[in-house]
Amino acid sequence: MKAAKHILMFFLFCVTLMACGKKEKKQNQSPSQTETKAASSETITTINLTASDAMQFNKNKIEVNAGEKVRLTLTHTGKMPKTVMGHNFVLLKKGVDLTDFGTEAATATDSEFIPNDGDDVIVHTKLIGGGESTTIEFNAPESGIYDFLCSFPGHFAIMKGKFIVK
Ligand SMILES: [Cu+2]
Repeated sequence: MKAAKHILMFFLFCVTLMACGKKEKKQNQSPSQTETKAASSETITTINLTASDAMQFNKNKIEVNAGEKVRLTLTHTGKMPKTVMGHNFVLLKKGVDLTDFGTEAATATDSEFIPNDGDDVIVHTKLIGGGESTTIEFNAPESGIYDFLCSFPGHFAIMKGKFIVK
């Protein structure tokens, strides 16, 4: 009877040890997982830009930090097709005049309104119609203030804004 009690005690001791061991392992794992998650969310900035049938972006100012990775999603919240109400997001290089670019872009019908083989552009999305969505990823350029626009003919008068890199 006494022996049985000892065995039982020893068994309980083992179970306790195992439980503690497991717990410790779990505790060791979770902080590193959190760190990884935090690190990746720090380096990728997500921007959700919408464009409507009313020919409007939901933002006229976008702010990011120099060197960080930007994931920009453009969503066309309207219903009109891209032949009539197409939208894109075009980020211009420094020194490129928005009106000049927008005027020239209107004639670039074979390249979804991106003229000069994209030489004036840092990055751009494809052209989308109502209900569509598109995502691009790029590294933020050096600090400064850049222009962005939709280069579909006539849209840049309203669909434009400042892309500010801090
Ligand atoms: Cu547009």
